[in-house]
Amino acid sequence: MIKILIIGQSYVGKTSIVNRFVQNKFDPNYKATVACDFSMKILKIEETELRLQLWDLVGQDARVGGINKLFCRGALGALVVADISSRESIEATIEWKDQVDQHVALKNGQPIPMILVVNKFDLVESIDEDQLEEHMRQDFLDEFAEQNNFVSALRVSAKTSLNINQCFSQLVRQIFVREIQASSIGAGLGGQPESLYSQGFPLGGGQGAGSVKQSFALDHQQTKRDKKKKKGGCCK
Ligand SMILES: Nc1nc2c(ncn2[C@@H]2O[C@H](COP(=O)(O)OP(=O)(O)OP(=O)(O)O)[C@@H](O)[C@H]2O)c(=O)[nH]1
Ligand SMILES: [Mg+2]
Repeated sequence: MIKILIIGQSYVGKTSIVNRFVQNKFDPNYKATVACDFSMKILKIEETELRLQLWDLVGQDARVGGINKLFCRGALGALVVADISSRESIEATIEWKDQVDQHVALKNGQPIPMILVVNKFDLVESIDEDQLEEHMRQDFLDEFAEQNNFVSALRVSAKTSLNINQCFSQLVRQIFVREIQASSIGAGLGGQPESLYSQGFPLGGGQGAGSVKQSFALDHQQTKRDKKKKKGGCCK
C-alpha cells in the first residue's frame, strides 16, 4: 500500500485532481473538503498490483492550524498543489512541504518525495509561454521546485486531464527510487518493487484496475487511539 498525501491551499483543486485520477470525472462546482477524503486506486503493472491510498486533505491554512500529523503517518509521498492563477498559492507550497517534512520522513531520515503540482493550467493554456506572468512559466516553476527541494514541477489541469496521470506516476517512481535508496522497500511497499524498478515502471494512471472513494473525519476516539499507538509510528 502506497500512501500519498494531496495537500495545498484551499480551492487550488486537490479534490478535483484526485477525482480526475480515480474516477475520471470533473465537477465545476466547489464543495470544500471536510478534514480528509480518502480514495484508493489500484494500478496493475504486469502481474503486480500497486495499491495507491490517496489522502486528500482539507486546504486549511498551513500557517494557522497546520496539518494534522496523524494524517501524515506512513505517507511515502505527496503532491503539493497550487493554482496557476494564484502566485500566493505557489509560494505557500513551501510552508505545506515544511509541515509534512516535520511530521514524516523515510526510515533513513530522508524527506519523502513531493511534487509541485500547479493546477488549472487550462485557464492560461492558450497564452504563449513568453507572454505568461512569471509565476506561470515552466522555467520559473522548475527553478522554484529545485530551490525548495521538490522532485519536479508539473503544470496540470483537473478540468482537461492534462498531466494528471503523470503527476501520480512520477511520484510513485520517486517513491520507489528513494525507498530503494533507503533499503526499506520490502517493508514499505510490498510486492516486488525492485523488479518493477528495473523494468522502468510502466506506470500510467489510466491502468487502474479499480478504485474506491470515501470520506471521513477523525473523531475523538480515533485521535486518542492513534495517540496511544503513536510510539513506533513514523510521525515525530
Ligand atoms: N478551470 C479549472 N478549475 C478547476 C480545476 N481544478 C479544480 N477547479 C475548480 O476549482 C474549485 C476548487 O476545486 P477543489 O478541487 O474543490 O479544491 P480543493 O483544493 O480540494 O479545496 P478544499 O477542499 O477547500 O481544500 C472547484 O470549483 C473546481 O471545479 C482546473 O483544473 N481548472
Ligand atoms: Mg478538497
